[in-house]
Order: sequence, then structure tokens, then C-alpha cells
Amino acid sequence: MTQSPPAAQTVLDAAILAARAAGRLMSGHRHRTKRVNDATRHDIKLELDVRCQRLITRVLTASHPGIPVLGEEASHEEATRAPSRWVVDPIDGTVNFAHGIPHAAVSIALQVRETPRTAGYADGYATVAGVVFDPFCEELFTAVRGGPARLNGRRIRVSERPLSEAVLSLGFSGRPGSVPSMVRDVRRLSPRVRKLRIMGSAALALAYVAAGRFDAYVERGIRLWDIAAGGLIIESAGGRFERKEIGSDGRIALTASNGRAGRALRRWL
Ligand code: LIP
Repeated sequence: MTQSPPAAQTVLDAAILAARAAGRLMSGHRHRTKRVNDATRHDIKLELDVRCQRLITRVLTASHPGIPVLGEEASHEEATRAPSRWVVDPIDGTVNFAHGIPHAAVSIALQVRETPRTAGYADGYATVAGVVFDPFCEELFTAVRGGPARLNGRRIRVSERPLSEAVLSLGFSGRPGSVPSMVRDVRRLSPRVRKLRIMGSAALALAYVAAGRFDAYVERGIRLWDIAAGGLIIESAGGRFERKEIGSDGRIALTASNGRAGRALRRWL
């Protein structure tokens, strides 16, 4: 018998508790020197990424012991086949956070394995609850599948702006080959939108599209934990979240939008 997913509200409550706990850890270290575990050409890994992931995992498994975690810093082996799983990015926007730029968030999603695959993703999972928490602005974005998207409890919806009036955000993953595609996107898109923005957190960019601040977000080579929660929040706010697995290492090409701007955007990508 397949395990039925846990009740959506208890899942959301657990994810909010965990996100706020990690957010407090981030805020407490905002002005302190952060220990770097690894630094590459276009990325930084902090000791705090690991500490936040451990804290989030502790809170989530205390409330839902049978659900494994798929996380940026560590994953349970069974998370690739379990009936339900948490998908966690403990600090999305790590480079911003490492540089003292207060634009980063905790991203936590609950996914269930689908049979049949109505969401249609290659991994067979669909997101049923999502939380993106920005501890610096104290903004908590939430959604449960079938319900509204909310910002600090208040319903939010995507904008109605056309591409010509859009603020379009782009993500720069820094993976090999991403610079030429980024340059091409900037060259093609900048004449067709009002403004471009590259802010360094996919989770917050998706939440901003859901709140009608941004009108679309495009990134190639992003990871599932960066976008799982934000994708549900956008869909629950009336937007479109289109993702395609690219390459063998689980990276994703993403186009998220208010719907109207996204339809025009597809011609230029
Ligand atoms: C970040 C993403 C961002 C991407 C960065 C990085 P992280 O996630 O949110 O969109 O462009 O390369 O992947 O690594 O800070 O959790």
C-alpha cells in the first residue's frame, strides 16, 4: 500500500519552523566572519550552509521522522525513491550571504512521488508544499498545492505585465558554458523588457515573480533544491513554472513567469 502524503498543513508548519530556525542562524551571522568550506571560480560553500542544513534536517525529521531529505549539503540515500521527500536549500544565495549582501533565503519543499506522473518531471516527483524564507526582510513565502500562495499570510498573485513592461530576472549558475548563454540572453532580451536583474538567489527570484515584483525568471543549469519550493509558490500565485532537465548531472533549465510575459519570452530563448 503506498504511503499517503502527510497532511499538508502539518507539513507546512514543520517547514516554516525549520526555515525560521535556519533564518535565525543566518541573521545571527550576518555581520560576522563566515568560515568558507570551499570556493570555486563562480561559487562559495560556507560552513554555515552545512550547519543550517543540519538544523533544518533535525527539525523536519523530529516532526516527520519517516521522510528523507534531499539537500544541497547532504541527502539521505532513500530520498531518490521514497514516497515523500523534503527538498532543501539551506542558504539559497550563499555568495550574497558570504559577501554580506542581505539577499538570500531558506528554501524547503515537500515532494511526493507521482504515479501516474501528472507533473511530468523526469524524476517522477511533484511538489505539494513550499516555503521560501528571507530572514533579512522577514518575508515568508508559502504555498500548499491546491491553495493560494502567501507572503506573511497575505495572498499574493503574479503580475499582468507584458514582456515590454517586464522586470526580468536572470540567474547566473556559473557552471561551465553558462557565461556565453547568459551573454546571449542579455543581448537578446534587454531590448525587449523594461529592466534586467541578476540578484543571486533563484528561490527569492521565484518568490518575487509570485508576488508580482518580477515578471519572469530565467536560469539554465539550476539545481532542484534552488527551485522546488519557489516553483510551487509561483504556480499557486497563478504563474507558469517550466523546467527541463538538461545534462546528466541533474541540472535544470528554467523559465518561470507571470504567464503573459512568459509566452512572449519563449520566442527569444
Ligand atoms: C544559487 C542560485 C542562483 C545561482 C547560483 C547558485 P546557492 O544557489 O540560487 O540562482 O545562479 O549559482 O546556484 O548555491 O546560493 O544555494
